[in-house]
Amino acid sequence: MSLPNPSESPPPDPLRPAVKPPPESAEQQMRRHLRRGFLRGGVAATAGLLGWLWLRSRSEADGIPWPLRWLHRFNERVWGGIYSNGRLAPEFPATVAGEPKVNGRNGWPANATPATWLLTVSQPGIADREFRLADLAGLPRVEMTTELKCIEGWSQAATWGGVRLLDFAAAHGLGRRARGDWHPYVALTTPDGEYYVGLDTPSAIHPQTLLCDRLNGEPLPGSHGGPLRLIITVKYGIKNIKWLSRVRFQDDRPADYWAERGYDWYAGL
Ligand SMILES: Nc1nc2c(c(=O)[nH]1)N[C@H]1C(S)=C(S)[C@@H](COP(=O)(O)O)O[C@H]1N2
Ligand SMILES: [Mo]
Repeated sequence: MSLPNPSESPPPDPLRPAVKPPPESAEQQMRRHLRRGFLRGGVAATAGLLGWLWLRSRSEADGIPWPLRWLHRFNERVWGGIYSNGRLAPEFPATVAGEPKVNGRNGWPANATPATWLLTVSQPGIADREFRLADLAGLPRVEMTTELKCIEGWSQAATWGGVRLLDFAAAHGLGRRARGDWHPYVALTTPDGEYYVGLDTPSAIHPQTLLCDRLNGEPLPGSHGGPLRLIITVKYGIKNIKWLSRVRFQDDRPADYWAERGYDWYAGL
């Protein structure tokens, strides 16, 4: 079936006067709009419900239905591409730095001190390596005022100090496979394993990703993840794991605390 082409419609018949419908009353107009509104609303609601039922019936990947997973992966490719081109998150003058709200206490260890803190790093095929905070000395220090953005809708600029995860890994020959390329993923956890974060390695070794031990010119307080946390400016707050105790470079996509609870695994900004 072909639709009539409006430009080919016959010319108006000069013998028949054009019939204009009588003007609608305000009430008629309102009724018409309402009816249309209900119709549209009904169609949208039905489509929404069917769509939701369909989504729910899909098999799950990483605990969420695959169409959502696909969308997340699509996001990941788009943003991953942008950041791997070397894009930096904005930095601000230190004068705008403040203290972020203490948010998230999962995995907060009792009695953690800088002197006793251990960071264990592993990867397939090598024995676990243990580091103390003192082992970070000697690497280039970075101070940057960047925004911590929580997925709940708030953000706060703060001055974070530490060393790049990239510099740390490179200095100790960690993170790469025998043939020289990086393991594609990094798994990070608190000492008790209660909070855990999975990262793509390009984000983990981004120049604004820090093993962070200072906040606003002071040693990092325990409430903000002291003695050691991750600051990763290309990600939402959920990936900025506090009380960082284990780092594992690996080939399979790591579990992630908030991804298991329905958030985007990639959580890029
Ligand atoms: N170990 C651990 N790290 C965590 C969390 C947590 O609950 N436990 N919460 C995350 C969330 S949701 C945010 S927004 C930031 C908040 O960091 P802040 O408390 O220093 O503001 O930490 C992240 N890192
Ligand atoms: Mo958050």
